[in-house]
Amino acid sequence: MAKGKKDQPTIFSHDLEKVIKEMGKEQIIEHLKKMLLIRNFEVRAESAYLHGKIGGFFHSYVGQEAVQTAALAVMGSDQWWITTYRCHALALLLGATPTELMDELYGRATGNAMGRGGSMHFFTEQMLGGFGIVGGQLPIATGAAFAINYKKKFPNVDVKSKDVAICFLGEGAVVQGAFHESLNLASLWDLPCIYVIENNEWGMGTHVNRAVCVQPIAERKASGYAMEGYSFDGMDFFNCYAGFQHVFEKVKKTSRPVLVEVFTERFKGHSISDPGLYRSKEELSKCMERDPLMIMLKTLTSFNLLGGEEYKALDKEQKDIVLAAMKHAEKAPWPDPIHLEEDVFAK
Ligand SMILES: Cc1ncc(C[n+]2csc(CCOP(=O)(O)OP(=O)(O)O)c2C)c(N)n1
Repeated sequence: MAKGKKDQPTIFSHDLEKVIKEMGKEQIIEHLKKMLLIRNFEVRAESAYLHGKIGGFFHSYVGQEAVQTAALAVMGSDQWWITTYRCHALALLLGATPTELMDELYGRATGNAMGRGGSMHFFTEQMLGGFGIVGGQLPIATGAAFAINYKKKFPNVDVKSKDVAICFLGEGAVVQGAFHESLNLASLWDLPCIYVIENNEWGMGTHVNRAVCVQPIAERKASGYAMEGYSFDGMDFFNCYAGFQHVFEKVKKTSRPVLVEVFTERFKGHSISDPGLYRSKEELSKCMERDPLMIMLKTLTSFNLLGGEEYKALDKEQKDIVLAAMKHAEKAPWPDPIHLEEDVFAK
């Protein structure tokens, strides 16, 4: 195979009508509301940042909303979840409130990490991070999957067992050593881990074609670890939903790890300080034509499940939730420096 050969991915195929029928309108609207909450949270928080209300790092998930929303819709919160520094959406989906997250971004004592972590370190009981080191979350997810199997050996231990660990990573992390070591062990030890590469094409300003030598990544790399590999359309909630459903059932049945690649787009710069000079305005507008929210709306409209006005009302509802969170954050107390050395491992 020629160096850098790039084949077309085989996108998971799904029966849209069946998926929609099985899910039902009520549930679908709930998922749409979550995508709208994420979009509104990211857009408003970004504007607060630009007004000097938020400092430090800030990585927006705008454009990628369908991926994690669909994964949560399928697997539920009671699994082990872990992701990168682009972690606002996963925390919201796992039940962290917009208020505690906005407070955290504003650096307030009432924040998700008591104002000490900021944008990259959100967590919940099931979410092991928010992780700032590229690829650093892979061994942790692998360990969580190991723990799931290990606990099964001690059925009397009073710990609610989970089915799988889900690890999100960017395509930039695929070329880290931690990726190889984690997938190798997961396969060797039959660990129930789902590795999800969110391929948004860019690792900061480096295009995937300049960083990863074989593509599509999941389809071509998975067999090297004796795993199955899948490709999903990350802009289409229903394709991700059907794909994750398939993968979840498979992993539960076989306890074998799976590698998934989701083709998605980030509509913003890598982080808030990135003006994105490595792609033209035309390229950006082209990828924004496939906005996951608009694709969802179009699909729901074609099935007579939602109209434009109803969509606008849902959007406003979520916007108001986020605006209320910002109002709360403005007035929330700053952390007292006296607590600075508490809850740290090394002093
Ligand atoms: C080990 C390590 N190397 C470099 C960095 C700096 N860095 C932060 S994000 C990033 C790009 C990662 O891109 P990707 O994995 O594709 O994820 P995306 O940001 O696109 O979600 C880099 C190089 C880091 N945080 N950790």
